[in-house]
Amino acid sequence: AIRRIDHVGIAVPDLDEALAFYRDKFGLISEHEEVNEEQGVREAMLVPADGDPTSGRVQLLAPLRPDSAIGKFLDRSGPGIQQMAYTVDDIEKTSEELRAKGLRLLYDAPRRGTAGSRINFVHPKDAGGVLVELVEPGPGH
Ligand code: CMX
Repeated sequence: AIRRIDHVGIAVPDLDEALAFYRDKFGLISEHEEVNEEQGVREAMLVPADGDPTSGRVQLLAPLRPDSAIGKFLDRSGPGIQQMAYTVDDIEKTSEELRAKGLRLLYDAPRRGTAGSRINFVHPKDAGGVLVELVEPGPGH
């Protein structure tokens, strides 16, 4: 089942520029950064500097290669919101429930997401034009 909003993912051409923008204008600071080769991204998770620690995160996503999901998104749509991500407690179970309701999941089995999480996606054409990410948090999160 879906538990809460995990993060909203925003495609950006340059991660360092975007990090400075979000820090200076909105007071959102990076709590975690990593490169995910399989997904073709360099990414950062942002939280409000002195905000509610349970806040949903903002994820900045910069492409490692032009033919990656984020590279293609930037080409087609320019910078902006690319995905809406929900925390789930059991990703296999939630994926199966959504498949049974007729939604296409992008992966047959979960793949590796941020900070050891396991992820899958609902195709945007089956979710009202929104790329929906399911996130089962990694151990300790
Ligand atoms: N949000 C909403 N609609 C989207 C979309 C998005 N992010 N990406 C593509 N679409 C739409 C396209 O506009 C297109 O619509 P039209 O047919 O009306 O023009 C349609 O979906 C299909 O487009 P496509 O050419 O098949 O799209 P892509 O080849 O770009 O693939 C997708 C789209 C969702 C399958 C691909 O982006 C994907 O595999 N995403 C999952 C992985 C991902 O996003 N990784 C980066 C984040 C990593 C992380 O979160 O850790």
